[in-house]
Amino acid sequence: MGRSLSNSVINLGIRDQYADALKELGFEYEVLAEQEGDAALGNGGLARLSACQMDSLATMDYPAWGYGLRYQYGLFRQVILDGYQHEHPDYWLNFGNPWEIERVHVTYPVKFYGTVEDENFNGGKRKVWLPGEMVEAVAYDNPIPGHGTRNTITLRLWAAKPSDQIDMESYNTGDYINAVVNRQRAETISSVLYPDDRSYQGKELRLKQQYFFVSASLQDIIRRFKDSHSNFDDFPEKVALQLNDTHPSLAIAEVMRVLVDEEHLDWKRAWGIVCKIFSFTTHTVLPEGLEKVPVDLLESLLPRHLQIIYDINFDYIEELKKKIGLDYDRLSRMSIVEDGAVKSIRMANLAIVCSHTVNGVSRVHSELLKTRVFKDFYELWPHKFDYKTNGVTQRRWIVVSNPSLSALISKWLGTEAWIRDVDLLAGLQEQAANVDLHEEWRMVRKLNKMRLAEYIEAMSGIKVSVSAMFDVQIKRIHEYKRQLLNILGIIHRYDCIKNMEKSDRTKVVPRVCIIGGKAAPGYEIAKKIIKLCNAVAEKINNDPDVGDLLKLVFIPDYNVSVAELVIPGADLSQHISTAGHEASGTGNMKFLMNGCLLLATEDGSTVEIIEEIGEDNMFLFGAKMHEVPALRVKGPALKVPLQFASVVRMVRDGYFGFQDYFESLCDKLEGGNDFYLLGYDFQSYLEAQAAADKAFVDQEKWTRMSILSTAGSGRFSSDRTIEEYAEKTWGIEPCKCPF
Ligand code: TH1
Repeated sequence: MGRSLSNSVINLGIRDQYADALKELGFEYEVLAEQEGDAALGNGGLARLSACQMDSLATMDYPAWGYGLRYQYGLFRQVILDGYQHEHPDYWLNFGNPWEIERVHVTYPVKFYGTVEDENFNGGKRKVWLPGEMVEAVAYDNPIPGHGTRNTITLRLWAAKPSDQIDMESYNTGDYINAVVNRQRAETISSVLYPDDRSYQGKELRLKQQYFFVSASLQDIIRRFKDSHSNFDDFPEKVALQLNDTHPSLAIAEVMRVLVDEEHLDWKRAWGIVCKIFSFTTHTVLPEGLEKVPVDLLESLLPRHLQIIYDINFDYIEELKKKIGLDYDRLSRMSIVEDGAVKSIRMANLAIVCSHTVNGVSRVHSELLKTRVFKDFYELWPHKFDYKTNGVTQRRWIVVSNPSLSALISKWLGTEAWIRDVDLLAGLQEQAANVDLHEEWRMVRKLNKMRLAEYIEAMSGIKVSVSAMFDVQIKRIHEYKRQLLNILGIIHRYDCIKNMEKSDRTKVVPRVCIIGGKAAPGYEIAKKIIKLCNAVAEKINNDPDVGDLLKLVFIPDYNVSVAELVIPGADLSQHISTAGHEASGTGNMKFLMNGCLLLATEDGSTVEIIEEIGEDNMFLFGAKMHEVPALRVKGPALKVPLQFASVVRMVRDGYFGFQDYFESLCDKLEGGNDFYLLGYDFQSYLEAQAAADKAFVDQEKWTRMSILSTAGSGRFSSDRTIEEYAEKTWGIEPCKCPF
């Protein structure tokens, strides 16, 4: 979520009164707002997408709830020491959290482990789960106020507390110490966010978190429904559940369990309900990125759920045989259960089978789902699949983070209505050549760059010139996102400056390269990329031959509030994943809204950005999505440019020090190991960079492109995304607050 104060006062429309009142008390609003720490309860784009969507749901008056976990430790704080990433705990609740309301009476028991037994019931048998452990889920409500409406919705986060019923056995047998220790253990369930951005390790605690979240949320939803209904007939009419990736997909088995075991509906009727309430958003491109839960783990933690999943799978496979015949390869690919060395449950298959709609997060992502990742399912149920291109909220990403641009836009459009109706931004198009607008636009951009330059100096001691081009890449560190390509490009630029006649240096367009992002603690290669960035920065920034022509800054501890500062100050931003790897990407949209030009590959949502603003207004390069598989097959036979070999050699030969440490990084780029095609794309990357330099020199052209970027960003508002979900998937209408 990031910070709440600035967002809340703006959405409530009380920003100025609030600042005046603070002044009377002797405080500066801006200074105070900066004191707030981030709520960092997610890893990256996946969770931030939900945060943007909550803002849109509230603003557009939709009746919606968000659910999540109230981790005591959010995503680790990244500390850079000698250029290496260290992870420090983010104990964000240290000084209390004024934005949450503890609902002491909204608590639910959540059960784990134990056995399943048969019980006589109505002349037949039924299953009874006898759990072995119980914890209590306590609700903490985080209000999400909409903009320009009285509607405020709730993000309900669950914290785990020991249950009073826990381990009575130990108390009774006098094992007092163990009983207390066990009580404490309950709290660990919601204690820490897993920092791995899409790698599944089959850890028990992670599965426990997932079920804890799912069970508490469903009890809450069902309790609310039952308050005004005496049976489940209207449940699908009143409830729509959106699975945000597979992480909550245990909810499917849980709804079946509650309806069948606790509410005593027959299986068929329960199944009919399940099939109408769930829809599934998948954010993944790679089949190996799909979550699989080892059967052994599930059996011990949630024995009844495993049975239910087996039963769902049995019925489904029987149906499938009728449709596709005895094609065993295909049947086994499509099964929810994977037989293999480690028998496991394919959570995506479970989600697809049980959801009425499956959507990707950009158009090309959806194409990949249909033609590769979930091809078998698409052929069976083409009607289930669609896409909803991600979006971001202009409230946080323009109004809150870039107040001067926001004021400028309102002035030139003659209205503030774009804050709720973002398509109005397109009105800037007709002014894109207006010299007066150009002047004001440049002034705003310069102020934002000054703010960023001050931050950089305060944080790293590096002085940067605001007349240089600020070139930014901020996102999680991943090989596929290719921060390494960026760094190698910077080394090449450095090498060119070093080897050039002194007199030619005046022709170089000065650059400040800014990179930021966290690496998963166990992701060695990503950590080496951070170290390389810092080692290269050390060399370049201290080289008197280079001076202001090139600076490299690694911004530590990238998070939402750092993004709010950096994005408005960026001239150019990089979204350079190997084509076919980024499901959508949402950073590109935030930069676009702020009038930053994009240097990008044709991947994820960038493809749709190109359609909106035109390829002339951005710098594109690289292999296309459909070319990538064939290029990979060629492997070692692929020609790579000499410049590429030579920059890799510089790293290998220890030009930036730490020769041994960087060896494995270099190995990944040479000898047919260059899976992400850095070598293949290097030449066109450098050409795109040169085109950006050329455009930057022509400030009039650059400013026009910048205005057109903001003007074309309307489609990438989460308001549009949410409207699509509301209309096409959930079938809901705005529900205006009556008072
Ligand atoms: C991201 C995708 O990588 C990104 O392209 C997309 O814009 C974003 O989701 C929102 O749709 C993902 N993050 C994760 C994190 C985990 C597992 C899968 C994904 S996909 C833990």
